[in-house]
Amino acid sequence: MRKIMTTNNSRKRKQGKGSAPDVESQRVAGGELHQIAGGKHPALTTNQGVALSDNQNSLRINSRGPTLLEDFILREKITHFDHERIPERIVHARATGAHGFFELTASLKQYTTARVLTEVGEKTPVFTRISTVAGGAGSVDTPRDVRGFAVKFYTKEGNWDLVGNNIPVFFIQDAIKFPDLIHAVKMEPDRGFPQSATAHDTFWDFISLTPESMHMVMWIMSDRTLPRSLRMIEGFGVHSFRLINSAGESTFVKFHWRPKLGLQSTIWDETVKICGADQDFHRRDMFDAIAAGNFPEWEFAVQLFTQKEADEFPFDHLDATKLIPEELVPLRVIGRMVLNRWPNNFFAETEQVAYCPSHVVPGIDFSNDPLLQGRLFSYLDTQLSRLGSPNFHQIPVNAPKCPFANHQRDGHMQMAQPVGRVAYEPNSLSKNSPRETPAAGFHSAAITETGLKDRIRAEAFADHYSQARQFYLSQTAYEQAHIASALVFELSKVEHLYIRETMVGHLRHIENDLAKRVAAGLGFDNMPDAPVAAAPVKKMAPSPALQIIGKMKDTLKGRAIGILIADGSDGAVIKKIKKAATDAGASVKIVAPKVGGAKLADGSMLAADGQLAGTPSVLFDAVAVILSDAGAKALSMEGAAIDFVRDAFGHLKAIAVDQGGQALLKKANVEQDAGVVDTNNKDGFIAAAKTRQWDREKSVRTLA
Ligand code: HDE
Repeated sequence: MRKIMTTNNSRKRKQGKGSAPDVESQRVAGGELHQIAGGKHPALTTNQGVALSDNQNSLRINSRGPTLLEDFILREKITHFDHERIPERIVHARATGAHGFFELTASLKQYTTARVLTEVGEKTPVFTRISTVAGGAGSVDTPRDVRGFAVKFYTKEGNWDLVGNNIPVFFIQDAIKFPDLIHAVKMEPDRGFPQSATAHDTFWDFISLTPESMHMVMWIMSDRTLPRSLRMIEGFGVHSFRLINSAGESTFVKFHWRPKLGLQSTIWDETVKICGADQDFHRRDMFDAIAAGNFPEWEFAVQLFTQKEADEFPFDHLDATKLIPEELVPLRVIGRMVLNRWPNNFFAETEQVAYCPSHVVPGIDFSNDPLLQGRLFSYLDTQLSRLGSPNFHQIPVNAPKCPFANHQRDGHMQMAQPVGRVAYEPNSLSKNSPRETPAAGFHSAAITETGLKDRIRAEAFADHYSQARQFYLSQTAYEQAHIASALVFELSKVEHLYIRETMVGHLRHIENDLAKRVAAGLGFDNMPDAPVAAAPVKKMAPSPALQIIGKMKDTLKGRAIGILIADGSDGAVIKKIKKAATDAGASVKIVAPKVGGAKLADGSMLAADGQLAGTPSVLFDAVAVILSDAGAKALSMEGAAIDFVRDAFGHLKAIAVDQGGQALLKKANVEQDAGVVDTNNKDGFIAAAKTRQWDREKSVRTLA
């Protein structure tokens, strides 16, 4: 019977830019390479290495008859496809990951034996994964959410995983509450929404009944949860850990990552619109930055303190709802991390990477923080169910880069082929089987522990409001207004009035003015009662290090500027603004009504990087609007152009305008202020673009 080809493989196509290669000529026999479209293509085979003669048709009787079960090629392909997804992480499912290195710049030899923290100049490979918490793997990049900040250091002494967040405290004090917290924040089980949002009843119900979460609530209602870029967030190990030196002495340590580009966040209205414009905003930003050689970089710093010093703190450092203010224990910068390589394959690396806080190396140990203690169990367990095998450490992204050997054997997907008779220890039959290393091997800190066995919470954990108050009072007035407004926004989505009231009651302990602003924003006539506080609220000195605005850097490095043009725009002005922005370190994109570009005043064509409707100003840190009079007239009929300038103004961004640009602003009812700069004053524009026009905010929206 004559073999019937599909239209695809029977049709001859002309080769050319954008046209598909001739499919017939892809057919190959054996393992031989075949020349096509200028490249060498290896044979397409089954997973058993058998070359396929036809990847377009399944095996059937008659061209229109039944498909045969015998078709092992079809079945292998479909079966593999059916199993492509693995269970996604129950939390932190959505993420961006990258390879890089950690370089030690100052030794901690006095405190630890860990070579990664003592060998100055040593570059340790890392794989870093930055995630949101609540949404599924396919959710968006920009919900109001904590960001996970997990770093796997492939040290010479084994893998060390520092699995932290971009916020230095956590919601709860005891691991036994974690499933409750996560069930409350995730989509509500009866309705399956909201995906990745805290603004709903079950979250605030749980929070309002969990006073220990109040400090974290202040952080998540701040713009920390709305980062401008993952390259502009801090990272924290959160818990206290221990370092152990060669004399066996231990010192407590908190770990910090500080972004080289400084901190920057977006504002809520901007975040919401970014989400519509680009659901992969953060992942794309990181991908683009690494591809352009603008490698994200962080300083690594530690806070070191002794048991004696800890005893003097006005809080308990084992309580993960507390931080140690930098003013109390200063940060010591000891290294830097650079992310310089995007993964080859998202699934193989970013999805399959398995972090466990229990992965530490000799010289690093745990504290008794009850949240950390629970995590030491949870992560290994989750990897077994997610990756499906105790051999997950053999997946390349998880495998140590130093030699590793033991007598563990077999299990699903065993990749290693151990040789010899011996798979136990001690043994006398093998001269070269792995043995213990008493001196240099891992030792836990030798600590005496005695006391009552019971389900008890330390008295020292009872103060839930003092640091929440300290955080709020440490913010600038703009940031305080954003926190109050975020609370109003979130609680306005809560259907149960008593939950809103209970929350405002808690706020009264944090700061009465905050409670009043939120109560007014929610339309309360009377102030709800404050719940009984388990411990008196202490006065703590404000810590400016807790601000975002205070840590924003005066730079355009890592930032983006959009230039809106249309037919008739002045090429010389565009060139001047583009050069000034690029010289200052920004990346620049030309936005025009058509992606093919615009015909400039001198008749030349300038290609666009983005089409206006798909490239709104929320994707930029500042914008320039360079238009001819006719261009301005045409764009004033264009909703996307009006939104472009209105949003740039509303999101407190600098705007450079020529005469045509001014005309568009007028049409959009955008006022003039210090952040709206003439294109003749390029230096003024660059200076304004490095920051946000905070004073403008009161004229563009009502904040709580
Ligand atoms: Fe996690 N957490 N967590 N967590 N967590 C997971 O492990 C858990 C906590 C954090 O990019 C899971 O591999 C418990 C604090 C990050 O792969 C799971 C408790 C902090 C990531 C888990 C906590 C974190 C996770 C889900 C309370 C900041 C993503 C998938 C005792 C210091 C790591 C996985 C990555 C992931 C459990 C609390 C950070 C289920 C039980 C506190 C950054 O094992």
